[in-house]
Amino acid sequence: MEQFNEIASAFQCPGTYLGEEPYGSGHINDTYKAYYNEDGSVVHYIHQRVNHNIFKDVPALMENIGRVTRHQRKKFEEAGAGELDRRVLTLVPTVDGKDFHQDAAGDFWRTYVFVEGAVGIDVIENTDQAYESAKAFGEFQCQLADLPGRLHETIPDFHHTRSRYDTLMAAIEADPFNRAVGVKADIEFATAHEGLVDTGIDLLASGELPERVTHNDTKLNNVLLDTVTGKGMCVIDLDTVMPGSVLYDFGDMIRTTTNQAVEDEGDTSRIWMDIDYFEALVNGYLETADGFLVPKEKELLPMSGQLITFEIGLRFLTDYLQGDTYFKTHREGQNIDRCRKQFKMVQSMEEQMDAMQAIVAR
Ligand code: ADP
Ligand code: GN1
Ligand code: MG
Repeated sequence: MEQFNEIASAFQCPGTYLGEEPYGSGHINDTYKAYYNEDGSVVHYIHQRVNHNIFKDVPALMENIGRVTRHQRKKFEEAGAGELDRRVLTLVPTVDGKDFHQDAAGDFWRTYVFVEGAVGIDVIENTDQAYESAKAFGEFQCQLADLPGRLHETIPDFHHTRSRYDTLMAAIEADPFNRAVGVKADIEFATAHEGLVDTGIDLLASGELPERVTHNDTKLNNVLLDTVTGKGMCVIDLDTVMPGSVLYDFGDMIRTTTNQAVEDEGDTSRIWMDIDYFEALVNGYLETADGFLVPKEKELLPMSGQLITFEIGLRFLTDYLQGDTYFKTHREGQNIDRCRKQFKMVQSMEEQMDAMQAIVAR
């Protein structure tokens, strides 16, 4: 693409730019794997166009990412870890020493060192992957526990489940595409579960849950696993790292890691919360996070899955009603299928809550 000559010359990537291809399956940004010839070898970078319809203040977001990744790097160094460029995202600076480039159209670009020999997977294949991903996210939270200063809130009220619910109610009321009539049962599920929406925010407001630096988007493909050993290598997608609750992170791990169907699975008979994956998640997470969690956080780990899965279901349903403008979609009806998967997972967790609690208590 023509534009990539400009992007390539804006960043300090050594070597000659060869080409690029769209990469990964994120719902938000435009991500490209780029190829450069460096002294006769092919070297890869990630060029990413940040979605500034969603992230209103990209310079503030990039400041967060700079602070977070430098802090992580220091922690890995102190721990004597090797292969730092595979353990933590490394921003490549622009030729004028900044962490991002703004093009003539006003779009924001950033460049990362490509993490080689590791992949983000969309669908879980075995319990080791659940264990490894949770361990990596727990380590990430642990590393950031002493990050100096408060991070910018890149999306205000990102996990304010009550606001998400209210936005859905407004979308049902406005119904700009006349879609509400086709999703009556889904709307009924949402209203029947309204009781869930205040749990997290009330406990944070009362101080019973501590505010921490959290990732806030811990879906399985946002951690890269080593392609040979399967170990958790690198936590990525740092756009939403900001003040939050560990429950947001653990909840999204449960949502994306305890079922072997795709996120937009249309056949709901294939969807349930698999308790073996849940157990592996708990083991991996407590391996790295046990040292800093307070009892209330631990007690609520099972509930967090229901809360966050419900919240994301509300967001998919809202986007469907609003005409699919937020999440990238590749076919008609994709957001409503995504919503139904989330709601089915919520129901399955509800049915297994006692068993989930027993695992955490052990
Ligand atoms: P989105 O916000 O759209 O989800 P991500 O930052 O998660 O964007 O990137 C999309 C995908 O690109 C990831 O799921 C991962 O597969 C890949 N990716 C992102 N950064 C890197 C990197 N530094 N090295 C290798 N792959 C990466
Ligand atoms: C988006 O960026 P990505 O694809 O990893 C979304 C998350 C949702 C997720 C649902 C900034 O995550 O909040 O949980 O889709 N990210 C943003 O799959 O809204
Ligand atoms: Mg992502």
